[in-house]
Amino acid sequence: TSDGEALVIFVLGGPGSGKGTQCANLVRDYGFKHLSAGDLLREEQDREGSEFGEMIKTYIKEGEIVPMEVTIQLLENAMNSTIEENGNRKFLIDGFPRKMDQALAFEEKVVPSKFTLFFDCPEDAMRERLLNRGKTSGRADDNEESIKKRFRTFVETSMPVVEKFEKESKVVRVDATKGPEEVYQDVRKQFSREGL
Ligand code: UP5
Ligand code: MG
Repeated sequence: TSDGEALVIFVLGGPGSGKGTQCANLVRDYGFKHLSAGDLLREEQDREGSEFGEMIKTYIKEGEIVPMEVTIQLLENAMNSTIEENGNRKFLIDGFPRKMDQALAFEEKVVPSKFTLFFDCPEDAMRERLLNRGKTSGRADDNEESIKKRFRTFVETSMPVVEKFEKESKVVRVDATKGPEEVYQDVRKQFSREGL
């Protein structure tokens, strides 16, 4: 595919750790294209005529990981159209890969990541942020019950992916407990260490 020479940074961290918030800062200052796997899945869920709409809806509500074929295809399509539209090949892939099979398939069939930016945040803080956002977000998974399931999936299914990348020395860890501005200062420091 034409995305073979893309620069890909995975952005991981628990639900509500601030991935989307920090990606917006990085887009503004570093010229990345931000692709949130969750946003792409929600768009596909709402797309008229999508054969996956109902399935995606159920997985998201239950905090489970949608089968990787669907998500990888959405990501590849989005990468290819970005490259075609404006030649930008620098991608922040947010909220992906969150299961081992996705990680292996993407790095083998699409492109290996440069590193994973990981936001470290305790559950109490994440829960508070999500419940707060839930007052206005309209997201079907910003409620106590779904949040609990999302946390469990994160620990059981997604953390092993982070640990695998850690063994490959491909994780850049940022403490995400402080305010958004302070967290972003740390992100910038880490990016500069990585030569970005
Ligand atoms: N906020 C942000 N930073 C803050 C800070 N430092 N201090 C205080 N408040 C802060 O932030 C969340 C909220 O906290 C916001 O209100 C923000 O203002 C505030 P946000 O930046 O949105 O956090 P983020 O980590 O992006 O949280 P999000 O809820 O998007 O994370 P999830 O990982 O749960 O959601 P995602 O959209 O990635 O996935 C949703 C679902 O899609 C998954 O559960 C899964 O079912 C499915 N999915 C797949 O199946 N496969 C995939 O590959 C990806 C997703
Ligand atoms: Mg997000």
